Amino acid sequence: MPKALITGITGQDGSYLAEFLLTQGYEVVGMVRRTSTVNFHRIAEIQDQIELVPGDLGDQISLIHILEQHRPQEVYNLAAQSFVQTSWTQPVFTGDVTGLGVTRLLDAIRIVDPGIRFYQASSSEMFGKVVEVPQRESTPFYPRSPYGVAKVYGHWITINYRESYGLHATSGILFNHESPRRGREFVTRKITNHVAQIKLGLTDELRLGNLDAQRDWGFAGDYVKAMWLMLQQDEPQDYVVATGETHSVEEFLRVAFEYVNLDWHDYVIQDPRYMRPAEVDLLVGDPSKAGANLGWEPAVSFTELVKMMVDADIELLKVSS
Ligand code: NAP
Ligand code: G4F
Repeated sequence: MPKALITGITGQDGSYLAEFLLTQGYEVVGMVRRTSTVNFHRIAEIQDQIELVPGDLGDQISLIHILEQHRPQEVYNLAAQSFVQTSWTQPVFTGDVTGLGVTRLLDAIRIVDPGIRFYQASSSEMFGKVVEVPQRESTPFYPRSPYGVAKVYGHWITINYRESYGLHATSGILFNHESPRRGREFVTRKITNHVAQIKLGLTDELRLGNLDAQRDWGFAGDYVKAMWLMLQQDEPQDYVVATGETHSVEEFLRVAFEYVNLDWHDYVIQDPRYMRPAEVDLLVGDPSKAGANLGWEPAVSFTELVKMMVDADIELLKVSS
C-alpha cells in the first residue's frame, strides 16, 4: 500500500486530498501542529482512516522525525500561512512558514530519503501584477504581497532541489480554488456565508473590499486530483492548474445573491479595512499543459461552485441554529 504524508491536512485542500488518496488505496499520514483547541472539523469524517502526527514547518527536527518514522513515498506540502491579507501584518512569520518551511521539508527529504516524491503548493499569487494574460508555466512572476513573495521562494527552492539533488520535486501553480470547506475569511466563503445569514434573517449587511478584482476560481475537490497526477509522472515538472475563466468579485456576489432571489446592492458595504496595500487585479490561468500531460480538467463550473457553496452554508446555518 503506498503511503503519503500531507502537511496542512487540517486545511481545505488537505482534507480533500486525504479523502482522494484514501479512494486511491493510500495509507495517509497527516502532519498537524499543536493548537490549544482541536481544529479537526474538516477531517472529522475520515479521522479513523488516517494517522495524525505532530509537527510544524517551523521545526525541522519534527519533519525529519516524521519522515524517519513513517517512511512515506509521497509528500504533499500544503501547509502555509495562506491568507494574503495577514501576510502584510505578519510578513516575517509568513516568509518563515510559507517560504523557508519549504526548504526545511525539502532538506529533510534529502537527508532521510531522496527517493520521496514531493509536491509543493505554489500559487497564482506569484503572478501578481501580471505581465502576460493568460498566465502559464513560463510567465514571469511579479508578486504583490509578502505571501506572494514567500511562495515565489518556495517555488524556486523546489526547482533548485530538483536540479541540485535530482529529487522528484514538483510545483503545482494552482489558481484560486474554493469549496464549502474554504476558510470564512476568503472572499468567496465570506460572501456565501453572508448570503446564507442574510437569507435566514441573521444579518443584513456584508462588508467587503475591492469588488473589481478578477480571479480564476475552481473547485478544490477537482484541484487535489491534479496534485496527485503530478506525482505519478515519470519526470517531475511544474504545472498551472486553473479553469481558464476569470470572474470579478462583483460577479461572484451577483450570482450568489441572485441564487437566493436577493439583490446584492441592498446589503453590500465597501469597507476600506478590507482593501489591500497592493492588489492583484486579474488572474486567469492557461491549464493546457495540465490537460495535455496529466489529462486533467476541471469538472465543476463557476456557477455550480457558487451554488454549491451557498447551499452548503444555508444547510450549515440551519443545522447550527
Ligand atoms: P488553508 O485552508 O489555509 O490550510 C493551511 C494548512 O496549513 C492548515 O492545515 C494549517 O494548519 C497548516 N499550517 C499553517 N501553518 C503551519 C505550520 N507552521 N506548520 C504546519 N502546518 C501549518 O489553505 P488551503 O486553501 O487548503 O491551501 C493549501 C495550500 O495551497 C497552501 O499552501 C496555500 O498557500 C496553497 N494555495 C492555495 C490556493 C487556494 O486557492 N486555496 C491556491 C494556490 C495555492 P491549522 O489548521 O493548524 O491552521
Ligand atoms: O479570497 P481572497 O482573500 O483570495 P486571494 O487573495 O486571491 O488568495 C487566495 O488565492 C491564492 C491563489 O491565487 C492563494 F495562493 C491564497 O492562499 C488564497 O487562497 O481574495 C480574493 C480577492 C482579492 O482581490 C481581494 O482584495 O477578493 C478581494 N476582496 C474584496 N473584498 C476580498 C474582500 N478578499 C477578502 N478576503 N475579504 C474581503 O472582504
